[in-house]
Amino acid sequence: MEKTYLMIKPDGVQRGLIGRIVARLEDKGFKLIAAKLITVTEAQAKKHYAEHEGKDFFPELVGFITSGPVFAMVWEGDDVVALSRLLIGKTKVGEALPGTIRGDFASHTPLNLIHGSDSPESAEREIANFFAPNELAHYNKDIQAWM
Ligand code: RTP
Ligand code: MG
Repeated sequence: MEKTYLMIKPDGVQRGLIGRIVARLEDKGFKLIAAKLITVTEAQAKKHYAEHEGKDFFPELVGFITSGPVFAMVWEGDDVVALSRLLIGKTKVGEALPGTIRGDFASHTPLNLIHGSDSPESAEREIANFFAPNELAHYNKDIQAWM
């Protein structure tokens, strides 16, 4: 099953949006297999955003993501990388459509509430940057399977 790394950024945590964002992901049918509230270290941040190193907004990006706790998550599902990015919405607030997480809750571009991996390969690298393998849960969503 495909996995993705989703992270509610410091603005989402500070605005009290963890519950509502997680609810949207659950409603969609994705499966949560790991989650924790953590403060991202500078080394983790630089690794996470390595593709943006050298760009003028890189220092601001690293500063922002390390500025307060984030809610780090791993979700599983068919095509979850692409589908979760559809739910998240476009990077720039002016392009994020209503109905998406960013479209409904974000009003300033760098403060766009949530990160989502942009490919299954990025997801694998990003998950390894924030979670140990034994932190990923294995379970059946069908409770009847237990009986
Ligand atoms: P993310 O990686 O955080 O999920 O966001 P994304 O894929 O939608 O956007 P990406 O291009 O990867 O950019 C990462 C984050 O950098 C900030 N950004 N600022 N000032 C700018 O022009 C600019 N461009 C990007 C945003 O916070 C974006 O989420
Ligand atoms: Mg990105």
